[in-house]
Amino acid sequence: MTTVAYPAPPASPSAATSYRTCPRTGLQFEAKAERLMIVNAVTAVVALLVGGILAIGVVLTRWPSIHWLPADTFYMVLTAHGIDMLIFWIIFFEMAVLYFASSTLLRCRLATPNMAWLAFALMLIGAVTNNVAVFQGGSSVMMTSYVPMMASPAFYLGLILFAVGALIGCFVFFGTLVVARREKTYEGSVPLVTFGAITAAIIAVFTIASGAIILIPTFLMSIGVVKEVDALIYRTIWWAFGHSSQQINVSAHIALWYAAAAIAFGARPMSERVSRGAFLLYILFLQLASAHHLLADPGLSTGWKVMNTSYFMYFAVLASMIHGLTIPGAIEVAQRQKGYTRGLFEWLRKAPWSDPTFSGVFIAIIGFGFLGGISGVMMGTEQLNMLIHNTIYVPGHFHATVVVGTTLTFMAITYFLIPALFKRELILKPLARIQPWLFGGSMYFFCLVMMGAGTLGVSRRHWDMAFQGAALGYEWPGAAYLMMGLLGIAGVVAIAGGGIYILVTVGSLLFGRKLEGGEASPKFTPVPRAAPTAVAQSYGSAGFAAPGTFVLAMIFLLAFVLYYFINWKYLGQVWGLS
Ligand code: HEM
Ligand SMILES: [Cu+2]
Repeated sequence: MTTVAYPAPPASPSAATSYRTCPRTGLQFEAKAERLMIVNAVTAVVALLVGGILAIGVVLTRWPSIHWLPADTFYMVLTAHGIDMLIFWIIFFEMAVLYFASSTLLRCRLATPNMAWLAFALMLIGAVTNNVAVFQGGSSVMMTSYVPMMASPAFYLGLILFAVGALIGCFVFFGTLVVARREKTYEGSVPLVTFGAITAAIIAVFTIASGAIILIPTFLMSIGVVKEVDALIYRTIWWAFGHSSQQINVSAHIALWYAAAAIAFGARPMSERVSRGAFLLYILFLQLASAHHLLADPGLSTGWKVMNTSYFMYFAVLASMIHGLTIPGAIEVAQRQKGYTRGLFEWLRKAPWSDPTFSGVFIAIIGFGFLGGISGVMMGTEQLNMLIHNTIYVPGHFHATVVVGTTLTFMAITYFLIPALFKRELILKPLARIQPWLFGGSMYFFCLVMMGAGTLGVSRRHWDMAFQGAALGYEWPGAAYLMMGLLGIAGVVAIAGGGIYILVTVGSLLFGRKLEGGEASPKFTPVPRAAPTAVAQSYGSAGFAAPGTFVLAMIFLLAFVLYYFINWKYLGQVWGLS
């Protein structure tokens, strides 16, 4: 085995640290970065646990025959569920991903570990402050917190502190890239996974700036310093933050899909350039797509809405379709090179389906594309949006993107990180093996019935779809109640699936057999050439010979076109021309 001679890193006191090379994966963990990844990931899982417990209240209230919580508690619990899941679980985990994609994949020390601890502390204080504010009542404003509806000052302050922390974390990530470059810890270009993380971090800076621009005046309004924040300006800028933050998630989980393909199969991207170009499209166009949240807002011109949602949005959609094609394609190319060449799909049949890291990622890719992607394009189309605007279709769509896509991917990667980062053997392996199927499968169904109920007009965020006691009642078709009942069942199963994830991961950290950490060294070490993760840590392309993936793409296209036109037909029926 050949190793490359690297120059020694400069001996500065801040560089005093140690590196260990994981004997199972060949990844190198720098001691300070490792501790930061661990605290961020563990805090994320705590947020997921809280959000998951709250999901029980939300689901059992929207299940019409149970209708559990009283109205005020429901709105409080729904607010906390949205924020704990979408903001705290996902972003704490993303901080761990940023440190992993910089320090671990580039095999260098973290730029400023003390600043990273400050970032973590601010995020933690912010998350706790915000939760306390919500649970005190009086801040049940939903995660969108539209003005002039006001929450308590601590609600906004918590979010602002959290955002400042996350921003500092992004700068530690950028600094670490500089360190890696200066100390020449990698050869050639950064690996694609790191490139994806860079995309996420660039979008994060834009996102957090937008959040600050709108949340700081709103905070000042809540303490009486500012008199008024204009509702339309609030919504426009809030969505520059709210929509873009979803692009951080998409970039991060897609980077992890490439990582998983590289680690499980040694798969190189089909074309580094095409994949990098697709990440760039996110940076250039996704923010403009935030207009799709404002399609029913008066005050914005139709031209602006149409331009953004009917033209620019598609560049971003194109980017996701490129990734959706090239990741399975890269896996196919790698599998074919290993000899799985029979028919169109032997490469897929012979994939490691019982490995929860692979199955989780694959279920995430398919669900994100078919459920999240197709519904997203439908609802992002200006005219069709009117069919489902503010109905429960909307959470149906975004549970397919942020739960099936992002959350399931993060869960899948955790199974890989437990031996590599946490040095523990996974416990309850049979449960871990079924977890992505149970969680992913029930979530697919959950999203579908939400979309079904939404198409029939059932509102989102509504405590009582029956409108009991209202002067103007509404007769729902039986199917609407049926779908909302199925939503209850699917939701409970999904919560159980999430519970298994927490049981297995937390149980493994506490009771899993301790594994060897690997040799420590005061300097960084080069990538062991035979390491199973070598591909994830380097640059290079594999080529495009993937007929099976092409067929899958055609099936996707067909589903897409059919669903799109069905919705135009629905729209045509709204206005009868008799
Ligand atoms: C076990 C899994 C989960 C179940 C059963 C579940 C269920 C629900 C339900 C029923 C709603 C309410 C829809 C409405 O009345 O409008 C909701 C809202 C929401 N959920 Fe989940 N959820 C789960 C996991 C997640 C995860 C993992 C995330 C984010 C990563 C998430 C993010 C949200 C958000 C942002 C809202 C909207 C809150 C709002 O309208 O302000 N959920 N969820
Ligand atoms: Cu959006």
